[in-house]
Amino acid sequence: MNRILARARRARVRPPRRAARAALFDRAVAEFFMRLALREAAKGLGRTSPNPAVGAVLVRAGRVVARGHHARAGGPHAEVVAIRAAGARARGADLYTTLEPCDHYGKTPPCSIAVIEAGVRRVFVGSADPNPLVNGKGIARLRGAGVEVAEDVLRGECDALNAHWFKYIRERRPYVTLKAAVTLDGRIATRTGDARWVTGEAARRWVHRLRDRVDAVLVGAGTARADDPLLTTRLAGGRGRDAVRVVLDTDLRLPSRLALLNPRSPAPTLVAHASARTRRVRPGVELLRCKRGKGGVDLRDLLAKLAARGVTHLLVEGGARVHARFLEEGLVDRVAVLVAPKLAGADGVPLLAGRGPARMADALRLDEVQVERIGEDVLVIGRPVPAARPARPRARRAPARGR
Ligand code: AOF
Ligand code: ZN
Repeated sequence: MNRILARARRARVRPPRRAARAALFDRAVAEFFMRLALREAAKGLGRTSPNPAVGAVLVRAGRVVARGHHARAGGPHAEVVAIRAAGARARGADLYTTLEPCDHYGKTPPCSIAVIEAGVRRVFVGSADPNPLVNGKGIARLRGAGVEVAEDVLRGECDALNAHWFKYIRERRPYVTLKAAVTLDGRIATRTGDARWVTGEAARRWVHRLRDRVDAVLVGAGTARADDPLLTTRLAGGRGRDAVRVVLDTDLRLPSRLALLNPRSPAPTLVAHASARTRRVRPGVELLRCKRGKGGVDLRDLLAKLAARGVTHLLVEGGARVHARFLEEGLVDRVAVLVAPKLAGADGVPLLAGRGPARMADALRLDEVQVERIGEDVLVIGRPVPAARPARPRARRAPARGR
């Protein structure tokens, strides 16, 4: 508060009036505690699907009296975890929750009712819940019972934390992150297909942290053969959990010796194919038959099937053909490219297979770009800008030419 006033004085602007000052202060306090709730929520990432990652904090007289997060689908919701931990101290407290409290009997009873019964005085909400079972009803019930509710506190951050889940709830398909590691000249492997390793150790650790937070990791058959990857999550101290592994094998031709087909992981490997045939697979491996599309397994059909299995966030990890297919079909929500300070030469494997556009103006562009340095590598994250639709014929709008 004093800092705000001092800054205003320095800038020779009139300090805000008392009421406005109080509002600024309240907002700063609300955002401070919502940040703690966000930190709680993040603990659930990659563990709660098909549910969102949610965090909650209970505050009384400026002190945190309890925290909670949603740890797994079927388990208690974040608000209830915090309320239980607080016990009698929840009475008269403020609740900060990254997602609107639910109002339905699902796997657990409504949080809205638990909040009212606990005697919580005010509720600060981050994201609204687009789930048709909730969608404003939780907030309406709270207000109806005389609980004060403030909405949209750090809404942007809260929405971003669950971007994958919002996509899944609204479109019944997973959010897709395409991740690749390239050399400075854009190669994902050398001319012989060798890719161990493009980036340094810090960047590889970043990838394992990413795998830890997604529900499934996918590669194409080419990458499965060339790299024989495990696609497990290896974090220091044995932390981290394995995502479901998905491998595209349109005609079920992958050799059965591959590591992916002999998994030693609690998470299954799904072999996505479009073959009329079938094949015997090891325990822990499942065949997932999809429609056949242009260039192999129909990706939209695959995504719908993965969503039906509760996959809310899919990480696509190669290779060049798979990248190109996902991007061409407009199925990528976020691209994350790690760029290593190396040069592999023109005959290395490119990031994208196939022909590019003739004009640079037609190159696929990313927006909402973030850049970060990780060890000796550079991480660039962005959102593919959907291709502009061809301009409408101008004839109708153009003034009539002389007859
Ligand atoms: C969660 N965790 O902390 C909150 C959720 O099947 P249920 O009963 O677990 O309900 C899941 C729905 O509840 C979920 O889709 C979302 O709309 C709402 N809120 N869910 O899993 C939480 N607060
Ligand atoms: Zn709930």
